[in-house]
Amino acid sequence: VGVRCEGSHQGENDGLYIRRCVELARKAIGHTSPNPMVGCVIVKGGKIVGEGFHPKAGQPHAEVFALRDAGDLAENATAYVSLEPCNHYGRTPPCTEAFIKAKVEKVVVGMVDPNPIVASKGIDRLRDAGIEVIVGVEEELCKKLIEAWIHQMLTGKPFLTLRYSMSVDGHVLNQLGNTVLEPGGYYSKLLQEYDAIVFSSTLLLENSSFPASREPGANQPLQIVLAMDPDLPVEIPALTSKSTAKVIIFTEKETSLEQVATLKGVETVVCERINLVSVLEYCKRQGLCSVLLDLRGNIADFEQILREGVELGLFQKYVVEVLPVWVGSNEKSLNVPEKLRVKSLTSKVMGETVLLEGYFE
Ligand code: AOF
Ligand code: ZN
Repeated sequence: VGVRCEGSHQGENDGLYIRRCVELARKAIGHTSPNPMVGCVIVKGGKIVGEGFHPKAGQPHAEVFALRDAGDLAENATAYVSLEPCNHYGRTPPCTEAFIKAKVEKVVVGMVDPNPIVASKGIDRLRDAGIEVIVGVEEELCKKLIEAWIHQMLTGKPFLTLRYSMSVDGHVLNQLGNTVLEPGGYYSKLLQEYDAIVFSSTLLLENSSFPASREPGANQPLQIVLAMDPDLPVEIPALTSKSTAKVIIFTEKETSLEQVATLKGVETVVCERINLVSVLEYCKRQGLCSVLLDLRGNIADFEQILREGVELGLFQKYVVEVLPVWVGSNEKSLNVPEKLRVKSLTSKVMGETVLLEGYFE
């Protein structure tokens, strides 16, 4: 079980079809939590005869949609799935049984499902039923697709990403680059991806609406405001703007923001000291898999939160936009503790911006 790509049986287009599964899965980005994004294609005679993806928790799995799409053509066909088909009765019946019933000949799986109630049982069930199963095609890509979900499945904690912009001379900036702000641009992709966005209340003063919003009508990420500035004015346009997003304010004792929130019917969590552990615990209780800390507003406010976040190992990933600006002053920038190690650093040039992505140890 879980043997990587039994070579002799691997079709030359297996990678291509699994990549198509990943593309299909992404159509439901931001909608599947607490379930993972999954895509499936059915191939017969070198042609795709069925496609599907998991649209939302509670709805049928990717395999079911692909089988429906293929109809009778699924018989003796090869099915490709980005995640191991499930073999349990959850919100929906097992996908293994659907494959067996449809008389699929072979199943190619991107990655084993880390969910302990599935974890290779789906693969075993298919093999027991005489279906050939290949595991581990485009595995890294499939894992990256659902990295946040995997993390929360294995640790029970939401996946936390830190994002910020910086100048080429290394100062953390309170702005986004033009290229990342464009619709379909990098920042809007992040907003699609994460279940919750955390930012400082100081950002609300500069914006008439919340920074985190997807296209109107879409399922919005939870917007978590950290009341960093205890003396915010009572009239904050963003709090009265019409958004379908749920807002929650984390605040220390009786701040003016707490009063505003009560007035406007916005939920608040009062903590002794604003901290990420409480934020993550809240997100976990809400069944959220991924959280983005958007470092903007008054950045100095975050110093303690960041230090603590790193010390406690709360961050999994960082995304940094390096903007083509030179600050050149002696303004104090954030102190990065020496013991902090980051890995798998990748960079991508997007117009005038260089995007860095990586993971904390
Ligand atoms: C699949 N295909 O498209 C997805 C799977 O509550 P349920 O029935 O939706 O089951 C959720 C679990 O099933 C989830 O935690 C994960 O292990 C797996 N998700 N499996 O075969 C799919 N979304
Ligand atoms: Zn399933």
